[in-house]
Amino acid sequence: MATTAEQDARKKLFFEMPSFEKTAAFSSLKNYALSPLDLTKEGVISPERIAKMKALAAGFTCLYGFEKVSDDVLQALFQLADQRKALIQMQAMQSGEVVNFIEGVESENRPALHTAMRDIFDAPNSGKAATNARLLVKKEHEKLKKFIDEINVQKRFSEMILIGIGGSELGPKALYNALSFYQRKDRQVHFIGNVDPDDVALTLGSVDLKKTLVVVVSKSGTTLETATNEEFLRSEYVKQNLNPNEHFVSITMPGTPMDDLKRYKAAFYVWDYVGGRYSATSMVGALLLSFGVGYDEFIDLLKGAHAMDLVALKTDPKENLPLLSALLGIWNRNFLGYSTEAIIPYAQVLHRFPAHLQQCDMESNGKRIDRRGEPCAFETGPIIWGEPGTNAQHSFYQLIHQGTNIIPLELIGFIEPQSGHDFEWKGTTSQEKLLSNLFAQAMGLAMGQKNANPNKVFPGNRPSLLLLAKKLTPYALGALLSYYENKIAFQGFIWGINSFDQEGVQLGKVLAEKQLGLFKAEHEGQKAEPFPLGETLLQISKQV
Ligand code: G6Q
Repeated sequence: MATTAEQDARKKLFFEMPSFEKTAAFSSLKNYALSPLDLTKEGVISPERIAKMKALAAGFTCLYGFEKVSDDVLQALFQLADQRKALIQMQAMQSGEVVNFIEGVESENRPALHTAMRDIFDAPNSGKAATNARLLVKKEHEKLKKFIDEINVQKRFSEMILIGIGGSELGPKALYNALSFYQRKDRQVHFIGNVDPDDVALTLGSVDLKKTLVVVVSKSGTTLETATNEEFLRSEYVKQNLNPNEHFVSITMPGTPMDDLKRYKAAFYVWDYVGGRYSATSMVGALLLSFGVGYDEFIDLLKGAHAMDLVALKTDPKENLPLLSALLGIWNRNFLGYSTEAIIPYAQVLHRFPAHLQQCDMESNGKRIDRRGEPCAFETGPIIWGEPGTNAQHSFYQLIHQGTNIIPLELIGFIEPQSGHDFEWKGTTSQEKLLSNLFAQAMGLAMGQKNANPNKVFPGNRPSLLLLAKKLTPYALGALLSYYENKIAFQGFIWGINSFDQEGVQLGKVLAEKQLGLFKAEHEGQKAEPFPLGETLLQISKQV
């Protein structure tokens, strides 16, 4: 267990190590980037290379031979991880030391302990904060288990609406969809995130409120969109002569306005050290998945996530999948200059996963200052986006193959369909067709194609990373989620930025409140606080 003095010493160590662009490895990598490996060169992409550049962890096989890395570059990347003490920072995070901070200015200044949400099975890692968090999580699990058992016995609720936005919706929704073939057939789950009244109206049109459990998720308990949608839905209950308090459940931090058993049938907790975008394995995802899929399946998901959290602590970067992937991403971003990264799951049930990763990655690493509060002298998080394959191939892959931008891809694939239901036609199954397409893209992007017709030339030399597992089970899904969470954290540690806050979303909220003040004043026939630009926009909106 790390003492405060040890933690202080560790923090000091972080400030004594060279910043990202001042490491010796950075200079070597800059040099290598002057003439990076050319994947189109005769013999570079060989069966030996693909078979050798393979990492296995927590049921996943990662193939990185289609990345533009030589052995020298890999070694320099490993040195970079070492010189930036990436592993020590990961240990610090998982044991509950303060990693969410910017030195010398006001910042959230707390641990980021989402890994403790799933470290509830075997011997704890270390750290008092992590141990305390684990105890609290276990308590919530006991409450949840009891609650879910009752719901299962009563059979009163067959539908659930989850109201929440951002981290309180994207992760849970992505996971719920990703487990489509594990979902209970007698239950349905709906999501309301947007303050757009049409979002509520769409859901209202397809549910029977009498049979619906409404889970309001808001860590802060004060988010405008969520509070508005909650009141909107409560008013619908009242209109139908139903008592909302018998249907509404809250998931929030202790002590928020939503921690109130007079208004809710039950309240479950999440804590300030679990960031919204990292909260899918906390009660935020737990209640929904236990209801819509099953508590045991949720536990399997936690086990997979925990297994990958342990992988993230491995010292050999070739075994540490999240670290390896973080380093390859940094090579593409900072040294080869690729500003975006597309995540393409060859699995339809993962269709909301890129949207979740968009938030997880861009809200974490879309930062312009380092931990010292100084502007970064290098690029940070890339633009993350994606859609499932093969559909993506029939839309934006044109640009990926022949456009002027190079976009590294992360291709996720499974050997078996989740449904267990496949179809053989023309000598192959649908799953084989899916997988063949994934492999074909990696090969085609890397090697390209020559042609006398310039319009049919594929320049190739375009990198991709392959992530394969046997089947998308709850365990595999947990491991996949943790792989990305830890990859993102590693990149932040190596860049020396704070991946755990999100100040960049505040300005819009403040301006929206001011604008709303103008609408309100108009309703009430009162004078609003002067806000000239807002006034102009309000008047224009009336003329639209
Ligand atoms: C995630 C962000 C953000 C947050 C939402 C909802 O890391 O903090 O997306 O999850 O703004 O916040 P509440 O859960 O507090 O309503």
